[in-house]
Amino acid sequence: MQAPFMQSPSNTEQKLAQPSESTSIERSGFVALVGRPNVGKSTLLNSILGEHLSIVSPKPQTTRNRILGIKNLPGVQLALVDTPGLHLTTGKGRTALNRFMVEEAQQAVDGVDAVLLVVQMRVPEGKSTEEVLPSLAPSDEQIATQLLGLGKPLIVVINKTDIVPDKRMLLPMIDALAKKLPGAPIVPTSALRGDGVERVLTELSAVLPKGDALFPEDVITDRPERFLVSELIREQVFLATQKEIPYAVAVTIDQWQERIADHGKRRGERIGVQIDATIHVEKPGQKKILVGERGQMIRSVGSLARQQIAELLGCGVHLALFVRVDEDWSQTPAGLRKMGYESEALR
Ligand SMILES: Nc1nc2c(ncn2[C@@H]2O[C@H](COP(=O)(O)OP(=O)(O)OP(=O)(O)O)[C@@H](O)[C@H]2O)c(=O)[nH]1
Ligand SMILES: [Mg+2]
Repeated sequence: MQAPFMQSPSNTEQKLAQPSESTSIERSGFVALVGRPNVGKSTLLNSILGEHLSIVSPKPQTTRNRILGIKNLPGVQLALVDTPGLHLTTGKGRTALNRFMVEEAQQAVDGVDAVLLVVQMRVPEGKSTEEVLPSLAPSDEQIATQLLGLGKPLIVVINKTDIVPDKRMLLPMIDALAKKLPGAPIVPTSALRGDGVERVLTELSAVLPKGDALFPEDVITDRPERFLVSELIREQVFLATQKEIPYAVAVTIDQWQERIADHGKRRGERIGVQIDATIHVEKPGQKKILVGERGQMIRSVGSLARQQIAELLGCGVHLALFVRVDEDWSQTPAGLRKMGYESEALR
């Protein structure tokens, strides 16, 4: 396992995410955040953690891997697992990457103590918020049926309540969920504004098993910095590009060189990182668009990603981005492995 990311960015002596000795924790456990793509799972995780850990975009299928985020509350440690949105993996245009993503989500659910099902309030495209859809999507129903079969504690979040002008508009959705998942607490939230997030934590804390801390208190995720950095670059590509391009993109880190201060107050601390990364696309035409006229698009992606990375690492960052065509990498298991999409057992 590689070194996990800790809350203190200046701490270069990274500890492994291993069982902690802490005794103040009385309840602990793993909770998977699951649901359809785009309902706000990653936004909710980030809101709970108060950190930009999992990447977010307005496009569905943004998250591709399980992402662990650790939240410590008085007496309780929650190990929250963000997952890729559950979607159909068969039919036109579906790839090995689609199958990998859904397997990631399904495997995450198998290993947890409780599940947080996220659904959303939604407005059909081109309609006003007065016409918000009153109930569950068919795929929400299917996911709920699967979760019922697990027999694990289940909490349901109705996210994006901020788009509803009148809270009474939530009632049909609440009714539908209560019928489908009897006994499961239902919590309306706006992950974007932070509304309802405290109640989510209270409900989750109540269903976690008794147990000691699973991770040291200063660990926020088991993911290494390099993974988080590649994701921040991918996030900027998702935000900057359209149509099939975001789905054809993978990011790898080629070089990572740290500068450690050898004198002065910050002696021994990391003061800068030089990162070389490659953005892989599947077709020459996609490369052309991503590079942009006179390199404008890739420069903008690089500049925005660099700011996010500097914030994450807490030091100066020099980022060099390269764009490369890797024909149809998302279509084959070998292509996925090359981009680092491997099941957890292989990591
Ligand atoms: N209005 C509103 N938008 C939200 C809220 N939560 C998330 N969003 C937006 O919904 C979009 C999708 O959010 P994500 O957090 O990426 O959703 P996700 O469920 O993780 O999506 P996948 O990773 O694709 O499965 C983004 O544009 C978010 O800003 C919310 O509470 N209110
Ligand atoms: Mg996500």
